[in-house]
This record gives sequence, C-alpha cells and structure tokens, in this order.
Amino acid sequence: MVRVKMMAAAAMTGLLAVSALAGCGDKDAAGGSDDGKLVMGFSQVGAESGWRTANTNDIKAAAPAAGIELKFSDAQGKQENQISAIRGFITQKVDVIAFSPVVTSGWDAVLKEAKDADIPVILTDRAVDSQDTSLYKTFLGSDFVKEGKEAGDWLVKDSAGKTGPINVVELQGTTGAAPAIDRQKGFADAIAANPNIKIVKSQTGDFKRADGKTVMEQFLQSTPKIDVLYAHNDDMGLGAIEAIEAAGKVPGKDIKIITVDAVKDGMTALAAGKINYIVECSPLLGTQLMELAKKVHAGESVEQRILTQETTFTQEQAKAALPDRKY
Ligand code: GYE
Repeated sequence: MVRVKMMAAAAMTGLLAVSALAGCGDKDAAGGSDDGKLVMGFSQVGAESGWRTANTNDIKAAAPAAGIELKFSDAQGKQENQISAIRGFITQKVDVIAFSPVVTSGWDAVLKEAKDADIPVILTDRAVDSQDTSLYKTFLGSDFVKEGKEAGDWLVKDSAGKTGPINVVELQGTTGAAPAIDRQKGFADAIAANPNIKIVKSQTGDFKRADGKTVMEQFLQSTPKIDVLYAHNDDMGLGAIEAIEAAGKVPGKDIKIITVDAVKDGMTALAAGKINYIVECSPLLGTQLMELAKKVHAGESVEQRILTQETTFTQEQAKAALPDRKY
C-alpha cells in the first residue's frame, strides 16, 4: 500500500523515469533491494567445466541462504562480456560486485569505475594482475601454484629410482587465466631438480573436455613416447582419456595421468584407475563469499587474501571419498 503511494508520488515528480533510465528500477535510492536485502552482482566465467558448474550451483544456493539477492551473469568465457556485466552492475547500483576473472589482465579501468561508484569488489576463484590492490577488497580462492607443485611432487616421488627419460605432455587451462599460469609454474618448479622429467609438449585445452581430447590426439600423433599427462583440470584429462583409449593405449598405465579439481567425474576415473592422482581445488566458495559480501558492505575490514582448504587424492583415497562426493 505504502509502496503504491510512493510509486505514484515518484511518477508525478518524474523520479521514476529518472531511476528507470539509471537502471535502478528495482532498488530504492539508498541502494539495496526494495525489501532491504543486500544485492550482489556476480559475473561468472562461463560453464567450461564440471568445476565451474559446481561453483555456479554453490553460489546460486548460498545467496538466498544468506538472505542476499543475487544478480548472476554468465560471460560465456569472454572478458568483454564480464566487463559489460560489471558496468551493468555499477549502473544498477548493486551493493557488492563479485567476479571470477576469466584472465588476469585488463581489469584496471572497470575496477576503477566500481571504486569511483563506491561499490566494493570481491575477486572470487581467480586473480587479477592489477598493481593497485585497493581496486578490490579481497580475493577468495585456491593457491594454484601450490596445486601445480603438488601435482609435480607426486610425479617426482612416483619417478623415484627411474633414471631414463620421462616425457610429460601438459594440457594447460585457458591462456592468460590465473589457474593456467600458476599451475604451470608450480609443476615446473616441482620437477625442475629432476632433469630426466621433461615437459615435451604443452598446449592449452581451454579447461574444456572437447579441447582436451583434440589436443591430446595431436600430442599422440606428434610424440611417439608419452609417459605422463599433466592436465590443469579434470575435464581436459577426461577428454584426453578418450583420445588415449582411441589410440589403443591404457590411461593410468601406459600413460600416467595427473589432474586438478577432483570433481565427481574426475574422482570416478581416478577410482577406476584411469587417472593416477588428483589435486583438489574446491569450487564450494559460495557461503564464504556471501559472508565476505556482508562484511565489506558493512565496512568491516577483511583479509586481502583468503585461501580455500583442499587436499589431494590417490586412487585408493578416491574410492573411499567417492560415495560422499557432492559435486
Ligand atoms: O580448475 C577449472 C575451471 O578457476 C579454479 O576453472 C578454476 C578453474 C578450474 O574451468 O576446472
């Protein structure tokens, strides 16, 4: 009732037209939603992998559970879509912007716009390379260098006592994405002291299953001796398994496979002996993200970097964990 009267009054003074033009039709003048809820604009990378789907589902479930109104935008893997989604959130005067940057570079201008509009930004899952860290309040996500290092450490241990050459092919994530850059570095660092372990081919599979398959087919054709595949995520590893089997080789035996993520499909292949080791990367960032959003909105200080807890899985550990695996 009150609302109808207010709207009529607003229409009479022409305010409604102005606010509609400014794109804040469903918000009151002071920010926030009509019903007083905190509004978060979230720009997601896309739907490239099982990890991403689990991450999206988790964020979409955590928002209502925390009493937060979520404006969710899927960038379909394109940075320009993320930039325009963020600009849209600024125009709509959301309370908090969160996003998972597809690549690390090229964000300064839009982040400056958010800062000038007094809208706090939370980086979720992936980092940006902006020198000015005041452009965002915090970065919630995994330590990707550590993940790569754990993958490499496993290979070093598994290769102990072998003196002959061990040829590794690497399927990289999306070019320029933080997890691709860091997982490559961590792995390279871990194997550096073992000159017989060599990365003989390294190419992007864009974190996608289909691309993992195609690139692995090319690796198999061009490289006669492949001992190990290191894939920056499960999905590319799973695509590569199809290519390896089609080439008449046994994944997990003829070619050892190490991946990152530990989504259900990956864990299933690990338990079945087709993958040898998985470094976990948790997509379940939703609840923590919503808590952080409330804090930064309330002006409370938060840590600049918040790391997620994760583990690693051998084949035996995957068998034990699989029945309870949620994603
Ligand atoms: O490992 C991969 C996804 O940014 C941590 O993105 C994420 C990565 C994840 O596509 O599967």
